[in-house]
Amino acid sequence: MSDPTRQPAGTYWGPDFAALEQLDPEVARGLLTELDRQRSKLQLIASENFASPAVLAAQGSVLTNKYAEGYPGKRYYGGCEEAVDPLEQLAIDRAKQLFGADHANVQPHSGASANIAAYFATVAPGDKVLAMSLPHGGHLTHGMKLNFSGRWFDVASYGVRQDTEVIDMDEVRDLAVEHRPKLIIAGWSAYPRQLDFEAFRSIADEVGATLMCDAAHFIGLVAGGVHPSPVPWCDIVTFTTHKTLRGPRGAIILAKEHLAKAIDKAVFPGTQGGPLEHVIAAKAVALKEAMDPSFKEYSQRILDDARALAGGLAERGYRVTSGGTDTHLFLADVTGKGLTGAEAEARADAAGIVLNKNAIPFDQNPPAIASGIRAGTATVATQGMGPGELAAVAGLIDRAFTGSDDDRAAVRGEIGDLVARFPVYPEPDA
Ligand code: DSN
Repeated sequence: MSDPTRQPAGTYWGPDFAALEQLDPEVARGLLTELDRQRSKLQLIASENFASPAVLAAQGSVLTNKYAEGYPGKRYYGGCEEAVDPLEQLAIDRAKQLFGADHANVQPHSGASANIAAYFATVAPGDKVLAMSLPHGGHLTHGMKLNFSGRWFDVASYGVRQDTEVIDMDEVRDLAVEHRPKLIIAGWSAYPRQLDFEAFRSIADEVGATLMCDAAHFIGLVAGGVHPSPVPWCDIVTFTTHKTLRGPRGAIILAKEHLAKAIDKAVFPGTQGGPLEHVIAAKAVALKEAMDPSFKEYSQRILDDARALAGGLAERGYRVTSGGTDTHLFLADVTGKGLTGAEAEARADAAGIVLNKNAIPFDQNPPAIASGIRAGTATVATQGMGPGELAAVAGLIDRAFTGSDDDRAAVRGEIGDLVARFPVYPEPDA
């Protein structure tokens, strides 16, 4: 077998797919299968996106070989000065500049890791926390009872009102006054409306709590200027870098100056070891992309697309929770069509449309069945689809949900035509 580190002279020492195919055809086949799946179906999972070739190149680089526990200028390994330190500092500086933050830590491996570090920096086991309940749109790490957050902290949950399906800030205040949490978390994974960060700040101040925002889903919209920023109002803002921000899988924590040291210590050595410097370089690339004026147009297209898709489903008799969306995602109740969320997800997939079943507020079905679906448009907006296409997609989704197997086969063909007009990762000669 040839030397696996060899590439032809003059080429970049990065991903070499031919080498992978030669060494491990099984894995190579799996990657091609996934590439084909991403290209050939319509991707509407609200937490996903298509990272650019530049992001993929940074992530697939030789930086994966380097250990770098510590922070730029203060590492526990030699060999960091030439490249790793300047690249991590670049990511930090770009994150601070893009979001107007005092401090940025770019090392968290994931959104859950970022949230673990935020808890580690601000509360101790047994402390009271107030966060959004999972069945109403919160995240696992916001106090779900099987998650570390629910096991280790005394979590009180706020939700949405049954009549409006919108968070009631008076209820949040009442709960904060009753429970006196040390930490309040504003943020969600499945909620279609913008949060009132100023009101959260005022409640946190009233009860003496630290205010954290989990902005994982909507941070790209903040970068693009089409969603209010939590940064001026919150002590800590955590977010993943691979959703609307369209970077590599991973996360970043922003913090006010008074929590900067605590956050850094909480990430390393508190809850993580060696940072993934190849991913951090890719985060730097994504942040640069998000600074480009084109990202504003992209973010606006995400919103326009989400409204067109949600509106198109509403016109066809689906109840869109809270009556619409101000973000990249929405939830639609499918029970009015005689379906569960699980059935709707499976029917959509059979028609080449990938979305997920999701609990809707006050759901009568268990989470694995659910009464709704969640769909988001960060992916299709990356492909360049606009509201016209998404209005038509609403009709295809309805046919997939309510039609016969033959209808779903026909929709599969129409989806094929649509994604061919807006190719993702196109063939070089396409
Ligand atoms: N599980 C992710 C989502 O799909 O929303 C959030 O981490």
